[in-house]
Amino acid sequence: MPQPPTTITDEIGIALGNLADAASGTLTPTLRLGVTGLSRAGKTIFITSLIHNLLTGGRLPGFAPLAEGRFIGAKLAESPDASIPRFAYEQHLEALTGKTPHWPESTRRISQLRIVLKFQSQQWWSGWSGPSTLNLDIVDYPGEWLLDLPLLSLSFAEWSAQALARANEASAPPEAKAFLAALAATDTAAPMHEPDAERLAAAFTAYLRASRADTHALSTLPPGRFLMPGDLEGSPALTFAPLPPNPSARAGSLHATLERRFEAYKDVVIRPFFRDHFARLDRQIVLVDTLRALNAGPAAVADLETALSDILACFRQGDANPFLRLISRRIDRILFAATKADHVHSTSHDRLEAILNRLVARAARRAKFAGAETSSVALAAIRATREGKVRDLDVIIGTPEAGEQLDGVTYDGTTEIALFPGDLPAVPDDMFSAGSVDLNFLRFLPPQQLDRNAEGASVLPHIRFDRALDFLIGDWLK
Ligand SMILES: Nc1nc2c(ncn2[C@@H]2O[C@H](COP(=O)(O)OP(=O)(O)OP(=O)(O)O)[C@@H](O)[C@H]2O)c(=O)[nH]1
Ligand SMILES: [Mg+2]
Repeated sequence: MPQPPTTITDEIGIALGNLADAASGTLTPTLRLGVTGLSRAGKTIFITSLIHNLLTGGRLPGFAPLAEGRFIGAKLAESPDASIPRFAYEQHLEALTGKTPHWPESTRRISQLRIVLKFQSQQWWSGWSGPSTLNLDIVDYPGEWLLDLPLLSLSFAEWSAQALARANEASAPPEAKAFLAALAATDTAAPMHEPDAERLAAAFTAYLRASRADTHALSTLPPGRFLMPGDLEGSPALTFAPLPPNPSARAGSLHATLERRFEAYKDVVIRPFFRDHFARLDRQIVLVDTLRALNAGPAAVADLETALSDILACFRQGDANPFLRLISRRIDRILFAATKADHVHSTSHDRLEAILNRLVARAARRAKFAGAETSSVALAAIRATREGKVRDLDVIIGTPEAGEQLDGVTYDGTTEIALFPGDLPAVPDDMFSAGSVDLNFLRFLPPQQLDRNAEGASVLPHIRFDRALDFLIGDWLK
């Protein structure tokens, strides 16, 4: 029997969680900002830059509280949720600005950090009430986890049918065949034998992982936690695979056990994440590595569009899934950001924004975002390039990472180059047709030199980051 997508206890849990949030926020209001995106989208860099900019009072002319001189300062504070890993801000900043600047490691878990902002309110009473404070809780979580939401309303049989149909598609990587072969060689009605479950789960995971590799760049296959198991690695809730129906399977069979584990995955992985973390967010930024998909070609672009529309489904209201009705009530602003805009010249930034708009448009049209306001921006949380002109061409200047290759040249990580990154299509729809986008795309080292803010302090250079910040938190600092 399929489980109901949410239970009364979940709802009570969410209601109590929200009450507790409200109670603990009576003295200082708290704004919970979710930062998400598919892996490598730029979450860690975005949050590091966000905190750094707030702590140092960065160069942020488009961030009204700072531009109006009302922003007093910020400091890091202890997070109230002692069980959630802390966002490793200091390590990430050290990686970016230390002796040999490099990009920080990939992260695989949810993490959180609280920063307390002090500001002068514009309200009439601010004259006698003094400066105001706001707790900003920043939550970093993998976008892949959002792709799990649809599983809540699927039974094991329904999910298996979908997953097996996809594995059978011609475009599936060779690992899909290996998984299907392992499945064909297994009697799922036989009594449960753990090595069989482990073998199938391993073959299925290998197939999911291969779908994500750069050559395929597919991003949409749940269960999200199979590739990012965290503490649950090896646990029964993660040791299952889709199976075709088997009418002769009885209780105690491999089939019956894996079906139970699929339900366990919902109970110990999906529901707790949505209930304890997602449901408590007030604002959300969705980071999208649009340029990587453009560079990989139309199939990757189409896949990214599908993944985004699945992710955005989590922010919709009125869907059949009762979970959504509870969680989408709270998020009132969603910002879509095309990251790493410093890989193209500023003359292309408006086009990049238009492309991102197009990528989220279909999902946005279908969706009513629960009254949430949405906006799109092309940004670089940390600008790794400068701009210049070579023979009338608009170029970007930066140091490619060691091992990066372009046109038969391999870079050594110390040579600065001027690169013509190519033009983005003027008509966003062109990105879906082959041969229309020709980008020169290289990974650059982080900036070797920092910017200076109005007071002369060193700050990280960025592109349009202040606009993002203003949309996400500016109105809370009024
Ligand atoms: N030039 C440039 N590169 C960026 C920027 N943001 C991210 N990158 C690049 O993208 C890579 C991934 O960024 P992260 O912030 O680690 O991405 P993430 O979403 O946290 O990735 P996971 O932790 O693996 O999920 C970095 O190592 C950089 O190479 C940016 O603003 N400019
Ligand atoms: Mg990260």
